Amino acid sequence: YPSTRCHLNDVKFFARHLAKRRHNTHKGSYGNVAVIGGAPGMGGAITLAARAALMSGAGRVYACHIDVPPAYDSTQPELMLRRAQEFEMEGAVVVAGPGLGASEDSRAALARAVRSTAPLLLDADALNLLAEDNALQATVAERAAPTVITPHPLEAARLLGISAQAVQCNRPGMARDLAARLRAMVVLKGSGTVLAKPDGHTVVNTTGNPALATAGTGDVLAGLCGSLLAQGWPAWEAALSSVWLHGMAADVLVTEGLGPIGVTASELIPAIRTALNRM
Ligand code: NPW
Ligand code: AMP
Ligand code: MG
Repeated sequence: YPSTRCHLNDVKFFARHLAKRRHNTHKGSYGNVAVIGGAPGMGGAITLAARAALMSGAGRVYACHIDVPPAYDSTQPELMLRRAQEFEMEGAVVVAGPGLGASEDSRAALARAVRSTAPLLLDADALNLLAEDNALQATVAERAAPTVITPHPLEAARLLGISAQAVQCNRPGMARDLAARLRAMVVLKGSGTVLAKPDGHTVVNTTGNPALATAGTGDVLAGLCGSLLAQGWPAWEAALSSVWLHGMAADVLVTEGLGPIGVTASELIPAIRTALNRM
C-alpha cells in the first residue's frame, strides 16, 4: 500500500506479518486480551469478541463484564470472566465497547481503559460514550500506547457531531478527520471499509460482502483486531489485516454456499481461523 490511497488486496502483505508458531512457546507468548463490555442483555457481544480473540490465536482472553459476570461462559469455557470494575488492565490489550452499555459503571470502566497504558481498541458503546465526553476525547489523543477505533457510520457520525448520511458522503475524509483528532488508527466500517492513520494515510478494503450485514459481526472484528495486537502486530498492520481477514472469511462463506443470506457472526469466527491458518 505505497500511495496515500490504495486498495487493500495483497495477501502477501499479511503473510509477511504472520509469525510462525514456534515449538518452544506457550500461552504467554501470544498475549492477553481483555474485552470490556457485556452489560446485562448484551452478553452475546462480549462473548463474540472474546471468542474471536481466542480463535485467532490470543494466548489468554478475559471477558470483563459490566455488572456481576456469570461463574463461567458455558458457550466458551476457555474464557476467564471478570468484573470490569475490578480488572487490572495493564498487561493486556483492551478491547472496550461490545455491549458496554451506558451506565455509570460502563463510563467508569471506559475511563479507566482510556487512562491505562494498555494498547486499546474502542468500538460500539465505548465510541458512543466517547462522543459525549470531550475531556475523554482529549485523553485518547494524548495516550502513549496505540489506539484503534472501529466505528460504523452512525458511531462515526456521533463522534463527529454530524449525520450518518454526511459521513457516508465523504468516508475517506471523515476517517482522516477522526484519526487526526483522536491520534488513533480509524476503521470506518461498512461496505468498502476505510482505514486512516493520524498522518492521513488512507486505505480502502476490498474484501467482504453483505453477508456481514448482521448483528455481532462488528464485535467479531473488534476481538480479532485485539488478538492481532496482543500477538505483537503494530496497530496499523493489525487493523488492516483484521479488516481484510474478516471480509475474506465472509467471502469464503459465500463461495461455499453458506451465504450471503443467513451467515451468523458465530459462524464467521471459525472461517476467520481457517483463513489465518491457510495464510
Ligand atoms: P439505520 O438503521 O440505517 O438508521 P447503534 P448497534 C446505523 C451491541 N450488540 N451504513 C444503522 O442505522 C453492540 O456491541 C450486541 C449506514 C443502524 O440501525 C453495541 O454495544 C449484540 N448505517 C450495542 O449493541 C449484537 C449504518 O447504525 C445503527 C451502518 C449497540 O450497537 C448486536 C445501529 O447503531 C450488537 O453488536 C452502515 N454500514 N451500520 C449481542 N448479541 O449482544 C450501522 N448503521 O444504534 O449504535 O446500535 O450498532 O447495534
Ligand atoms: P457492526 O455494525 O459494528 O456490527 O459492524 C458490522 C461489520 O460488518 C463491519 O465490519 C462492516 O464493515 C461489515 N459490513 C456490514 N455491512 C456490510 C456490507 N454490505 N459489505 C461489507 N461489509 C459489511
Ligand atoms: Mg458494532
